[in-house]
Amino acid sequence: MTAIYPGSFDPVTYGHLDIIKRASQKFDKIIVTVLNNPSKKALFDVKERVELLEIATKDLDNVIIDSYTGLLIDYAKEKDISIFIKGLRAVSDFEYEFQMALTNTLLDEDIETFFLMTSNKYSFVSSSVVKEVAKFNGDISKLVPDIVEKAINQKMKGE
Ligand code: COD
Repeated sequence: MTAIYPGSFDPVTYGHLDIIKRASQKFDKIIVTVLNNPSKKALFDVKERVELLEIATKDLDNVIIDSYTGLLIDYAKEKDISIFIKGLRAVSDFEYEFQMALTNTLLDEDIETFFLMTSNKYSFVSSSVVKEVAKFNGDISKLVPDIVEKAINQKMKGE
């Protein structure tokens, strides 16, 4: 079975990678899809986010990276896939994800959302926290892979 793991991934963190690795051990194939939300200001453009994900997941043979602009269920229909993977960190995640899962199932009743609980050591990691720490020159090496750390530092320096 193939599942879609959607997200903003701006940028990919060790929290995302933990979910991707664990999901890839339970499903035949995982498509990690960068959802482009044109109204949300992102640090990395979609192409950059896809490239960082490709490098960070290069050792996982059954993981592929893609991107999409639009409704997730339309993407799922295009791919003929009915399973979404989501990660849960805290109660705040639950409320948001619960609403999205129910909306997606209302829009297409075949859709099922599978939730993976965060691993303890990544429960506080988010792309926003990473960007906030990097902005003030904090050490993000425990939160993101080297390649992402370099890319963020370059962005912050305006390169
Ligand atoms: N541990 C575990 N899980 C984590 C961690 C962590 N440390 N960090 C993030 N996650 C999970 C998040 O809970 C989420 O499930 C996923 O990883 C991606 O996270 P982000 O932050 O990169 O992405 P989001 O949450 O901004 O992505 C939201 C979507 C793009 C998936 C969502 O907005 C969406 O589906 N948009 C498409 C539009 C649509 O179809 N709308 C209708 C549905 S209501």
